Formats: sequence, C-alpha cells, structure tokens
Amino acid sequence: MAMITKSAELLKAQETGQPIVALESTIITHGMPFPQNLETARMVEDDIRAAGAVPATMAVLNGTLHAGLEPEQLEALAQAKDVDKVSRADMAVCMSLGRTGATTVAATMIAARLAGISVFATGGIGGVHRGAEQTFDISADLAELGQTAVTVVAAGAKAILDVPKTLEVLETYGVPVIAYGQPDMPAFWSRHSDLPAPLSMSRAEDIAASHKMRAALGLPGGQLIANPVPEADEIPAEQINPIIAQALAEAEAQGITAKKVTPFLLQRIFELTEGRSLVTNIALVRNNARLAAEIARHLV
Ligand code: PSU
Ligand code: MN
Repeated sequence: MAMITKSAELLKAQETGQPIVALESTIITHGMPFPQNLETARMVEDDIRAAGAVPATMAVLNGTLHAGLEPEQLEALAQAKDVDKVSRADMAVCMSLGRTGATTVAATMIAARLAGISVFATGGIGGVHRGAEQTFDISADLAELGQTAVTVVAAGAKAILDVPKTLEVLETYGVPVIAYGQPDMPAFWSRHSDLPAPLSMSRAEDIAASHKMRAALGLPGGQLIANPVPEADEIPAEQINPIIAQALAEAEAQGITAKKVTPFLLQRIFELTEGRSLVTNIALVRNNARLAAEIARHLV
C-alpha cells in the first residue's frame, strides 16, 4: 500500500533537487467559500512557482494521501461536499475508510514529513481557544509543531484564539515562534498586536539556518514563523476586534464546539466584514507562500 501519492510536479522537483513548499487543504474546504477558495489555492501555488519553488497541496482523496494535487484534483476538492476536516487524530480513519479529507495544519505537517518536505505555508494555525480553561479546546496543531520537524509560515495566531495562552503552550512544547521583520506578534488580519514575539528574525536565510540547527541538535518539532499581513491589506485591530467579539458570542450562544468552532468563526467574520476578512485572508496566505518559498530556497 502506497502511503503517499506524489504529484508529477513534486516527483520531478524532488528528482532535480528543487525547493518545495507544502500547502494545506482545510483552508480550501472549510476556510473559504467557493469559488474564492479555488482561485486562492491556484494563485498561492503560482506564487510559490514564481518565487522559484514548487508547491505541494496535501489532501486525502478517496482514502489516498496525496502530496501535490493535479489541477483537476484541486478543482474537484474545492467544490466537493462532505469533505472531512482531518487532523492527526482522524487522518488514519479517513484513509482506511476510503474517505476524502482536507488536511489541517497538523495533518499537513504529517504529510509533509512523509513526503520529505520541510517548509509549509498557511494562513493561520489553530491554537488555544478562548475559554479553553473550561472547554480544553486546544488545537492539535500545537502538539504537532512540538513533534514534527516542519517550518510553518503563518500570519500569527488569529485573535479568535487566546493568543497569550497559545504562545505559552508553544513554549511548553519547545516550539520557536519567530516574528518576521518586527518585534511584536502579528495578529492575522492585523499586522501588529500588543504582544511581543518570543523571537524575531528579518531574513529568510536565518530562518532556514535555525531549521537546520534544530535538526543538527536532534530536536524533534518544527518552527512557527509569524509573518505580518502586507500593510495595504490589513484590517486594523480596532476594527476587527469588535467583530471577533460578536462572532465569539454567537458561537457560544449557538453551542458551537470542537471542530466546528474555527470554520464557524471564519464564516461569521466574513459575513460581518462584508467579505473584507476574506480579501485580507487571501493576501496574507499569498504573502506567507512567498516567504515560505524563500525559506525553502535556502534549505536545498
Ligand atoms: N486558520 C485559518 N484558516 C483555516 C484554519 C485556521 O485562518 O482554515 C484551519 C487550519 O487548517 C487549522 C485548523 O489547522 O483550521 C485548526 O482547526 P482546529 O482549531 O479545529 O484545530
Ligand atoms: Mn479545536
């Protein structure tokens, strides 16, 4: 049984030693509406190619784990209904039952490791949800960062999460959280937050060097790179924060829990900002893809 099926583009890239960037698919199936999800997925792949690297979008299709999707597979996934949201806990079940599943950050890191890829670009990672002291809702993304050696480029943790607690858990798991080009943590839709980042770097080659140094030290686990959204596309914190508060209050009132929380909040924030959150989300994913490609180029 082949554990992982690689796209033609990925196979060729690995034969010729080109830099590669992994991409997740939950953002396509559960994070953005059609058709913007498909357009974004294609643009992000093209951004990586334009930056001199090769993209590999991960997904489980009818029980087979794919590293790199052919164009028609990407198109079908973006429109599919009933796609599982697959994290570490449910990946094997999805595959053994022959189902179709989109990979979260955690599952994409697992797929990247299996495919021999060390850099991954996404929008935002999961983290410690607000109220986690009651619900224990802490994304499996954090434990994955603690054990799988992939450098993940995201736009910081979303303010729908409890960001200070998310940073504490990452520190406990030994994950370096590195803000790119600024001293404070970016806050997903906003460039800045009032939280200092644990670490900061301004050059992709330094990020690649610390990835290699962790491997040399035999440390398991990855790095989280927090890359601020471009200024032209940000929604300032004072504008987005009341909207986040409203979406959170609605989630609580409607009893939304577990895997449904993140997709519910993203959809409500999209509606409440009249689509502006999606424009920002697309811009920051593309920005993360470009930085990830640059890091990957320094890793070959
Ligand atoms: N953040 C986003 N968009 C997303 C997600 C996070 O801006 O689509 C997805 C990612 O796939 C992430 C997952 O891994 O949500 C986290 O879900 P949970 O909190 O249920 O672990
Ligand atoms: Mn969760």
